[in-house]
Amino acid sequence: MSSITVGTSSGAKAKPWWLDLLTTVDHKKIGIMYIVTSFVFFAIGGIEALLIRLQLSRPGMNVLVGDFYNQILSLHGSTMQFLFIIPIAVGFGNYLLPLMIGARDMALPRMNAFGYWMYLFGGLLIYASPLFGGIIEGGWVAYFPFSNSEYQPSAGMDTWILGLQLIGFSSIFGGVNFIATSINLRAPGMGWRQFPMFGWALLATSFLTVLATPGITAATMLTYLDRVVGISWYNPAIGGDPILYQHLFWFYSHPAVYIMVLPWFGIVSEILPTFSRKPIFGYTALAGATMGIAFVSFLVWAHHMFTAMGSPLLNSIFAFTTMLVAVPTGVKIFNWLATIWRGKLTFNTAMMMTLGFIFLFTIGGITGVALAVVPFDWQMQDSYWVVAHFHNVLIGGSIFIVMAGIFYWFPKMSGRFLNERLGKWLFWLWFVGFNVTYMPQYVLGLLGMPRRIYTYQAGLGWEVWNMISSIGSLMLAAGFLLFVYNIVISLRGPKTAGANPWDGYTLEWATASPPAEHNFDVELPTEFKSERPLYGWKKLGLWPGKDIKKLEPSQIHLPNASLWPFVASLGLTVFLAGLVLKGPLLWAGLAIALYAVVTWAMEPAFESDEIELEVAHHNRSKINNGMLGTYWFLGSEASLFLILFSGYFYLLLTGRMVFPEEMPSIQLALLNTLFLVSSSFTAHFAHHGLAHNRRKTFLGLLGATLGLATVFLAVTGIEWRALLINEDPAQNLYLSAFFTITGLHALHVIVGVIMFLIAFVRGLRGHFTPKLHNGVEVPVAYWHLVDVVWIFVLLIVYVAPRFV
Ligand code: HEM
Ligand SMILES: [Cu+2]
Repeated sequence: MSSITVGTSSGAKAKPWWLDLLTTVDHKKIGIMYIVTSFVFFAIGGIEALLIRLQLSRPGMNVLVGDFYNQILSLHGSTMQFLFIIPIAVGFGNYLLPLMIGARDMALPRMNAFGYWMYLFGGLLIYASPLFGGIIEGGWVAYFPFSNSEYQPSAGMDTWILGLQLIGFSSIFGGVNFIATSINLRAPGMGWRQFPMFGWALLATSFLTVLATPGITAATMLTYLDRVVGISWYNPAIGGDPILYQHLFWFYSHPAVYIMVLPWFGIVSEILPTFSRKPIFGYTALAGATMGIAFVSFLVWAHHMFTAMGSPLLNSIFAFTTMLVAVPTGVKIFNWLATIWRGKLTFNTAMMMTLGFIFLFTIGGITGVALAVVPFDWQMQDSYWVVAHFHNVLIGGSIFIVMAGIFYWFPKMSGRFLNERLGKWLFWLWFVGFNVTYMPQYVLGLLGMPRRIYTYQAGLGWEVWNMISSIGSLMLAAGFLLFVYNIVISLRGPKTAGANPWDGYTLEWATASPPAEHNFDVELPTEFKSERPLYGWKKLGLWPGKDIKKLEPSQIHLPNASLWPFVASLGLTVFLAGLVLKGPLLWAGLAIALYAVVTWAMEPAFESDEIELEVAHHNRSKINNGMLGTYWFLGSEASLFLILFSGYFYLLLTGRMVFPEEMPSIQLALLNTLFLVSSSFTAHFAHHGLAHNRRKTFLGLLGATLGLATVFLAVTGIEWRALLINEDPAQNLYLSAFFTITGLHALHVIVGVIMFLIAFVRGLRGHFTPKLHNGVEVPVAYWHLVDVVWIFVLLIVYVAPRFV
């Protein structure tokens, strides 16, 4: 199988730009690709917002009418969150985290590229949905039953769901990568107490992403099964519960609002010290508050359902936990104010945007805490108060810091400054424009204007406020156009920034602007006294210091570029398009994706195994990057099954499940348990054999594992066939749940079989050594999870119903 890996930078022929784009694994380039792509989606979401504001500027307008309004609104909400504000943070993180911790790249470079292409193709698939026959129109929340095929018969909803799966996995891979990079690639001497604040924010965001994203995967996957296969957890006709969708959806979407704001909190904590010439106030408290917010954000999801749950007890509990979030958030705002207090402040655009953020976000936070008061929420639920509140925290909060971050790091990324005069115009257009757009919406909420209405009649007192709000949105648009103009003219200017234009304290300012492909040219000092290394080294005379040792080219090892992440995500997207169109595209896509994954697995990650081992030697933990990433990914998969099991118990314990006459055979299930558990042992000892250079044992036991897995699948097939002869799962809630859970598990078994097959072929070709064999260790770890999950499936789906 021919590999088209292009060698590392030393002596390699320059690639055409498009090939570099498709094959790069450089975190800086991938970071900028994320940032540019996100801004394109921001512009698209912004145009949708302007159309909405034009439609609502006066009663009885006909710009966006009925379904079309719903479609544009649903796209606006989805685009701004899933295609702009979440991925642009991944862009900043990609560009900055390795630089800030003194690393050459992310821990999983090819996985990183894969994540970017999955995000892009997921967005393109959603926007291609008109070609598939329709656009989503039930709002970005896609509540059941408005999301079912009765209310939305077109393929718009299917395409949106499948596009979201791609974007969801892209986020999970990104989160896994940030966690592995933070743990393993910190420079020698950088401990967790010297870890940059942006690093803590990314870490907290990544924990949320890895563990919460399965919530929306589960929620939308069950909607897809209801629409396309007919089995349902939500359909009341068979005992299903539409409210379950809301629990699963918000179990992700509330932590998601912190995925949308935490990274920007981290950037505030980077910018304020630099332009106050003071260290951040209360580093430990801030890092703790960041993790505290991430933890508590898992405990509040049902505050979106105060009017749907019908349980005063549950409402009170979630009201309490929601108010609790205000505590760590308050700590942050206090620490930021204490940082600027009596500081030597520089009022450039980055700093003004940051100060604007503190003011506006605090207002947004307060209007959120108001919504935690259940009786008030009952009045405000689905009104413009809610619309104003989340735009307040998302625009007045996150997006102000997106801009601050661009003005702060543009010199590092390009070697040039952005124009400050145009920057100040942007700030005032946005600060005033934001308040003109959203303060009237709070009033509209109090005046009873519901959200998601495409027009309203005159005489309700809403006209003036809507007109003002629409004018405000034009100011926001003007500010953004000015920002784009600023970028364009500044990129044409001379490179005058230098390595550390703001006299910053963190390691990215120790590289050139823009940084070299390998980031650092020298060996960094190892004396990390605080989260401000450059400040400490300057005091110690270590930086810039005459003893700084320049690295030899032979000491610099960069991961190989690769085309396969791009091809694999393209194949997956074609496969998903084939699922919607139900045609040959499905098989073509599957073939492309499989070919790409196999070639990727066969391709060396570095110039040689020796270099790969040497690079791995520098890891800060004993677990290599590949395994560390795998364990966190398995954590996400475990979360998916846990969420599904919780949904199953929710339906079981609310007495909605009526068991079919013919229950699945527990004997077959026990037999399958025997096969699967034994295969865990054969897999373990196969790996053990390889690690001790016993090739025959390795290949023999790996073959046995494959055999047992195949038998497991065959028995499952027999069991399903027997059940489907007499029962229709679309007519029975328990069977719908049974086929969903055992189906998802079987899919995991099939993925395991594919990974073991690749490992077997590579093993036959002598690809592995006792020291370097992630291609075996990864599937074995994965396989153990698949087996443990099966034990739970057995107990929950086969045994438990016999005791209810
Ligand atoms: C740039 C200026 C923006 C304007 C003028 C704007 C305006 C609006 C308006 C008027 C609605 C409510 C329409 C309705 O309920 O019928 C809306 C909904 C929404 N907006 Fe924005 N928006 C903007 C930016 C953003 C940003 C940056 C985000 C997120 C990062 C965002 C996220 C949302 C979401 C999630 C919804 C709810 C969609 C739904 O109900 O399904 N918006 N926007
Ligand atoms: Cu929430």
